[in-house]
Amino acid sequence: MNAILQLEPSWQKWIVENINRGVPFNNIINTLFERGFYNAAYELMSQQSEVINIPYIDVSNNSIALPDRTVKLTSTFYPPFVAVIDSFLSNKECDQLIKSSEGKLKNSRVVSPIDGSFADHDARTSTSCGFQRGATDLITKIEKRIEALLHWPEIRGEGLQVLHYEKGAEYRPHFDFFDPKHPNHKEITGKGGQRVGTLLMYLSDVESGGGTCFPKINLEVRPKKGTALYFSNTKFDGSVEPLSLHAGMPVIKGTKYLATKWLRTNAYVS
Ligand code: PD2
Ligand code: ZN
Repeated sequence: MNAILQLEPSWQKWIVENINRGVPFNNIINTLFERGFYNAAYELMSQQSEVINIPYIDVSNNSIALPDRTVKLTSTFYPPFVAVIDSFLSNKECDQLIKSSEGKLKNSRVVSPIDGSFADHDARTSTSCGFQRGATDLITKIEKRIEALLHWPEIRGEGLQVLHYEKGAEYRPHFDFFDPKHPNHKEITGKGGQRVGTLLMYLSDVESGGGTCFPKINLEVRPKKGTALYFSNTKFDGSVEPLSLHAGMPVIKGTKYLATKWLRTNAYVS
């Protein structure tokens, strides 16, 4: 069903009137997002281009039926677009992912702003390990679930990373997008393009600390085993979203495990 036709008639009229007045589509789309009419905003976007060029979550219901699992949408926010999805992974899947990282965890690295290579950094004190897309049956299953949730082809995703934070470990405020003003931006994004969105999956409960914080919008999502947190790193027009600044807060008590999936604009082949 067309999401615009599901809006109240006064909003449908508002859209038509503004289009007829020559208001730029991006302004209309932005207002729809601001009012929480995400599906109508995506619908209008899809009328502008054949393919929506950002990941898209259907928020028309509070549950989302994915091919192999029904998940619960518990919070949404804009801007930037943020969604919290409960029961995205089962407890067993979380435990299995943690197990598959055992013996492979190394100091986490960040993408070097100099040449795009990976380097250790004080700002990221977790340990982590990366898995190629499709590395195991479980990872394939989760990647298919992500593809369905976000309407985003699996090939446009980096391999899954499992992160492990002990007491005091954190990931200080950063952007996941690559800075377009950086002189090496073209090289850095040459493979796969921009990181348009991020899906974090909490694999453990944490007694204290370890939330994911968005300091510019005063939002903190606390870790809950099996919950996924999606946020967009770019605006819907593809430009970078400074409000997406975020951090992994220090773990105060307990241990935090998380899986990260970064979504790219184009096919990503490592
Ligand atoms: O561990 C987190 O909560 C976190 C926070 C910010 C992870 C990432 N960023 C990331 O993997 O990009
Ligand atoms: Zn991040």
